[in-house]
Amino acid sequence: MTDYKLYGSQASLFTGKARGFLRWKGTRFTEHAVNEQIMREIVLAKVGWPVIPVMQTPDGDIIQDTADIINAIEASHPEPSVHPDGPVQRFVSQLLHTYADQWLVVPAMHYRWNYNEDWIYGEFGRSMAPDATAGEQYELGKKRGQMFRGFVPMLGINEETIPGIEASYEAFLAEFSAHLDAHDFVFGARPSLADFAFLGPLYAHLYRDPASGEIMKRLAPNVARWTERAIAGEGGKGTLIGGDQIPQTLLPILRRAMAEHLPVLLASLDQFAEWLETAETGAEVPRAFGQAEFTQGGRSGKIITASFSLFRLQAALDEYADMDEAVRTRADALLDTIGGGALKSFSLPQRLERRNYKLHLAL
Ligand SMILES: N[C@@H](CCC(=O)N[C@@H](CS)C(=O)NCC(=O)O)C(=O)O
Repeated sequence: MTDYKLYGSQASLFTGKARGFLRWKGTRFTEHAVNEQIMREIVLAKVGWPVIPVMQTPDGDIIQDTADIINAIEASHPEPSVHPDGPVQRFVSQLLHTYADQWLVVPAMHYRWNYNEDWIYGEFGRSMAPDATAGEQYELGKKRGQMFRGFVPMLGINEETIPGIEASYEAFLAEFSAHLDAHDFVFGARPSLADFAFLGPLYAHLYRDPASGEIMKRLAPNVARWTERAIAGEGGKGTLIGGDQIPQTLLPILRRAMAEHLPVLLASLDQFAEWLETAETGAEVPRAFGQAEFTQGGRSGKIITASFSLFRLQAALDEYADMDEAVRTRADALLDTIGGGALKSFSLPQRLERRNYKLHLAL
């Protein structure tokens, strides 16, 4: 049997998330740095737009989106599961998935592009063309990196918001560090979905980019050590916290997620509903509907309202919808504690699904 193939990059946020997960699962896979040929012949030819990571199964199927990669491997190798046992834990796990993928990308992008810009151009080039000269690599990396650099203002990262983004990231590091004083991973002694979600922003950008890594190691050595464990796929078959308990040390992180991200998710929901008024059945959904006000670390700005954030949140809302009354009472008490009460009635006016590697209205 041939192995799975992971096409990605060491510098890529979402490739790190997939790599840590695959290593932890013990999946046999080989990783291939995306060069211009792979971009053309695999990514563009099969997925249709330039995005990584892309996984090829031993049967030749192509999977894009880290959640789909995780779900495909879970389906064929269910034990140990990446999902916690308890229904409230699974709900929280999906909430943290949304926060990590769609909100912690803001500090990840800020530190990369405002502290590591020259280095990352060279790094993109080294990954795409290992045999080119340093000058050629820099130019090639710059060409590819311009697109990502262009995302920075869309994420609301500017002179006014940067002090708030940094204050919030530093507070997050302190909160996660305090959690890691008590637990090796988010839900106990082995990693689960939320760990791999956090690994995305925390590994490639915030640990591996040199200037960002120096900051993480100085401010939160505990988090740096967790990053090393998670990317190495450590944690084996250790047990997760039982009894559907949510560790108290996760509450500050959940409060931060609700305070910063939930207002943007609510604005995205309103804009999605507005867009729906003229959308055709099964239409492709735009990547962003518009913009919304956000506040973090006491600074406010405007960020794009990403449709994909609603898609990630849909998985958490599905967990919530599946709860029986007793479980929902516990989930609601938690939502009240973390300032997430608005999620109780958060309802997408239409389901979203991925077809052809793009987000569409569900059919
Ligand atoms: N939701 C996707 C996100 C993948 C993603 O954003 N990958 C980045 C690199 S880390 C990318 O290629 N972005 C290109 C783009 O967003 O246009 C996943 O989980 O796989």
